[in-house]
Amino acid sequence: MSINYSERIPNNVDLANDRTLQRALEHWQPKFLDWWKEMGPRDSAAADVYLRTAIGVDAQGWASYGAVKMPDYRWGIFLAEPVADRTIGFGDHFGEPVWHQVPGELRSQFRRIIVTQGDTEPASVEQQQRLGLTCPSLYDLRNLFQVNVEEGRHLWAMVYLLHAHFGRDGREEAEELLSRHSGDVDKPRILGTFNEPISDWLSFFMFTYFTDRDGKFQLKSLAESGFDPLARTCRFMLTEEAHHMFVGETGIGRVVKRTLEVMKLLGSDDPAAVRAQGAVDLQTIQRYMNFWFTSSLDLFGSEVSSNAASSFANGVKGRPDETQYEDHICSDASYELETPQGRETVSLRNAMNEVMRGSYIKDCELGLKRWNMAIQRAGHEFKLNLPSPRFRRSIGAWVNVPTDPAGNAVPREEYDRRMPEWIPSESDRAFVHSLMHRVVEPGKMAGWIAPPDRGINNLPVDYEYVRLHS
Ligand code: BYC
Repeated sequence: MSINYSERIPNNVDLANDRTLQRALEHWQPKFLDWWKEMGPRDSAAADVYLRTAIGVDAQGWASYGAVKMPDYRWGIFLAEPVADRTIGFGDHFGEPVWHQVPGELRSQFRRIIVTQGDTEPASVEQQQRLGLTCPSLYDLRNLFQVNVEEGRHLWAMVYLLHAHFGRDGREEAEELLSRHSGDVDKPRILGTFNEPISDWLSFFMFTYFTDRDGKFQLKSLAESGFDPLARTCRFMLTEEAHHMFVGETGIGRVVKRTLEVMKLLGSDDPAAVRAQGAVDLQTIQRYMNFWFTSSLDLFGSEVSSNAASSFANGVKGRPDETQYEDHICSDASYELETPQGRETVSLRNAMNEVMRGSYIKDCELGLKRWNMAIQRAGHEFKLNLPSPRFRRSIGAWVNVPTDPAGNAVPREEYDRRMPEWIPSESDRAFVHSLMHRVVEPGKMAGWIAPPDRGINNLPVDYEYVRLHS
């Protein structure tokens, strides 16, 4: 099923044959473009950016690269190919044929989840709005813009579902997705992390490593959904998401690499000396990690959740890679979890958020292993660690339980006093900000980050990935 680019809204859902839906989406399109102009990447409209655009939804369909001005990017509606005779893979409807329309009784449950997913996409573009002004290289600037246009497309993905399957309510929700804004006091984004400012590139790399990885897990669980259009949309979104996590993983890796180079030059691991040479000390990297990891853990919801149980039971949202499990019904199974009151056994369905959080944590650890290997190879004892999931939680059982990053209970006074040792302090942020200067000469890198191992799509690292003045 190829993508039709001859229409105003590129799509592979045969939009031309549903005039009402087409008109409704064409009505929303200029509002999206106005939002992009106002809330999208700053001072970027005239730049030619070497972007990847989807031309098909299969593995080969991806590779269309070329210089595009971002406001001309062809945002559209792309669903992965349907799987013939697909059946629901979990919950009370296990084995029944998937739904092509939303079952009436599940309408509000699906709407809530689609709106929450949709809300994160424009939120992240808003959070990253000003980063282009301090990019460490043209290579990084291009990657930022690629991430931004794809988050814009992910918004389109959810807006299509809202318009196509939720009638007037859906159209209203689609408008609301453009009217809430990240960090807005009166109309903030729905989930906590998406209201945190991302005002420096270290935060951007942490966000794309930790928060986009939540995206991966949430999209994988929605790709299992019994509502087939949602499942197919999320399957295609996952192919785009992979690049965002690549940006995070290689970004943090390159910051660590540069820090190690500076430590070698200095013959010292003294954080103050590293900073004086314009690199980020490993301790500060750890504090940024503590901040974004703990915030992202909250995105999985409470450990014990009746919402999660009901989503699973009803076929709304499964577990990522559901086929890896033997029991897809989980009505009699139980799960043991740690709460501040001790170990508790709960119904597995109620613990689905915790099951997902556990898989997510394991996935996060892979990058740390690689970075720690680089640190060890350079002859240093320092080790980056993921903090305990009990630490600094704002959602779930561990809210208001003061612990240190290792998860040990500490008195409230100590918790408050020592927080600036554990997450970035004002002065850490001021230091990191002081490094953020725009570098836009092809091939040049800011001094706090190592160059990437290779360029995009087999091009050299010093390719002019963004032509700013054309
Ligand atoms: N902040 O039973 P609970 C991505 C709310 S990232 C604020 O504990 P539930 C991306 C919750 O909404 C992936 N509120 O949890 C990444 C509920 O409120 P209501 C985004 C929160 O419902 C980077 C109440 O607390 N996708 O794609 O089982 C760049 C009780 O909820 C938070 C999704 O999240 C929080 N952190 O699960 C761009 C998938 N956590 O309804 C994009 C869709 C919970 O009582 N969302 N609450 O008012 C969901 O599946 C679920 O809504 C959640 C929460 C997993 C988020």
